[in-house]
Amino acid sequence: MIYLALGANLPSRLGDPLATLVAAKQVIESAGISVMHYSRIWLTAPVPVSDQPWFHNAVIAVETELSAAELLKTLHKIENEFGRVRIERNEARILDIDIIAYHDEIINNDGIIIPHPRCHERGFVLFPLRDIAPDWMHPISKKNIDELIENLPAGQAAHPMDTSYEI
Ligand code: PH2
Ligand code: MG
Ligand code: MG
Repeated sequence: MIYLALGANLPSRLGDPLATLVAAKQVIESAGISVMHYSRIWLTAPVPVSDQPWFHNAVIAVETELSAAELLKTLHKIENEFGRVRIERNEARILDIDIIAYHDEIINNDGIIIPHPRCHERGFVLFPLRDIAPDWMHPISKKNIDELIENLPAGQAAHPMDTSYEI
């Protein structure tokens, strides 16, 4: 399975971050990427702590014939379509779509690092990932998701939204 993390903390032309995440899932599907499972949407404090708005985050499981590099290119195109502008690292954003895992592959070339190099220390990735992949194991550290969550740095507030807001 391939896992993608979605995040937004600024409004897009489609509306608030919740509307953006709902629309993003549809746009991903219309790009020919099959969405197999989706997590609840989580409201999460910005990491690192800052005065940015809280994020809406979700993780989806997808299947595609695209290589990791092709998939990343497609995802960046979708981010751009939503109006994403990149200036600084960790800035507030309209839409971020990251490849967290590409099957159990370990990839580090052409600027693509998979599994995502910081996924194990981010509650906003691990909590939604656990919703849909409770048995997931990090292919490098071999730690399972419960262990990763137990070892999270303190202070990463995250709350699931009411399930009626599922994407
Ligand atoms: N994304 C980041 C940096 N910090 N914090 C939260 N809560 N959610 C995110 O999606 C997020 C972040 C870089 O991509
Ligand atoms: Mg990111
Ligand atoms: Mg990104």
